[in-house]
Amino acid sequence: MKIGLVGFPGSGKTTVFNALTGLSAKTGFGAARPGTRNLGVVRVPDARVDKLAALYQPKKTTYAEVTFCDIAGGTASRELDRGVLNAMREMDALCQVLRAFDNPAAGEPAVPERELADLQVEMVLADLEIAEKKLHRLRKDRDSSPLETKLIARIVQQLESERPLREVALDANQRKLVAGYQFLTLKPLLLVLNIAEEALAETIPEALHRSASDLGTGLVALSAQVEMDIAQMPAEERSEFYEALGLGEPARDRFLAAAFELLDLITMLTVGPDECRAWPVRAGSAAPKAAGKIHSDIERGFIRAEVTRCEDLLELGSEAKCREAGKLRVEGREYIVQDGDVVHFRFNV
Ligand SMILES: Nc1nc2c(ncn2[C@@H]2O[C@H](COP(=O)(O)OP(=O)(O)O)[C@@H](O)[C@H]2O)c(=O)[nH]1
Ligand SMILES: [Mg+2]
Repeated sequence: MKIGLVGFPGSGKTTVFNALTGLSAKTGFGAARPGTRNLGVVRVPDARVDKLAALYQPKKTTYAEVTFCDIAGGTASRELDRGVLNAMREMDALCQVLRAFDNPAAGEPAVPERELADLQVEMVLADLEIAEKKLHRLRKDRDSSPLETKLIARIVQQLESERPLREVALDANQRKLVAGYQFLTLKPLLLVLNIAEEALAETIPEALHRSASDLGTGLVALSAQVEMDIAQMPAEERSEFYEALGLGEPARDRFLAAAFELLDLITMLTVGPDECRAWPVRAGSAAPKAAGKIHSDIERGFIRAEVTRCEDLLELGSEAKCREAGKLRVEGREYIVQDGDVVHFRFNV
């Protein structure tokens, strides 16, 4: 899963990136040309995986991973150039960093609501340009599918009303039709309100909460500078600082939880002497589809899934014990995988 950090210069994208990844990419004005990117991979901490690994002592333990991409860009005139737009299109989800701290170098006071609205307009316009071109072509071509033409016309209409495509109800077939366009306003969006360290104890303004829910996005508040400084400390010193600052959980953990929720992801687990592993799976996935995450052969040759709950397995100590206790279920193709399911797939190819 790839999450793109986007926003206007000086909002703190690179600082957030460093806070999330523990890396030290260069921050500050002019640190990067528009369209350049920093890439970092983060393991999603998961206590269930830790405990399963302690039980199985596997050769390898694998956590779910999220790739963060810090996309430099946006100009003082607030327009996004092609390089930035193209980089944004490749992401599974976007995270806009909103500046809510005073930055003398930015030359303007912090108005996060305006940054949110401005980027929204940019994304709507970028999508509209693509949709209009497509509609023009579809209408000229006598062989084009009336269904597709109707759908793209609906999309153009939505964008002309300056609303994101996220709000358009699309069925599975329609989703497939539009997937290739990589519309920006169709991507899940998470907002990070980057606040000054002095403002950590303050609550998020109600208006911003409303804007976020109006756009169908999640909202996380943090002070990127503080989080970055702590993320770059030795691991054993970090919790002390979190406590001293009254910060509770590291921003990275809160952020990852919000991203999982936003992307509608749950965690499926697999265990064995070779590997204990967490697999992010879309909520509502049937067993064969979830199996396809591991290997397409398992999806194709799916026979059944043997499922135990992670907490039962940890309590009873082995799958054999779970079977004896009636805690191992055999499920078929219709089974919807649940968060925390430990699954063994039986398949035949
Ligand atoms: N006071 C304060 N400064 C910050 C915070 N986050 C970022 N900055 C500063 O703002 C400037 C721009 O940050 P940067 O991450 O490079 O922004 P980007 O252009 O969006 O990548 C840098 O000088 C950072 O040190 C914060 O939470 N508080
Ligand atoms: Mg930057």
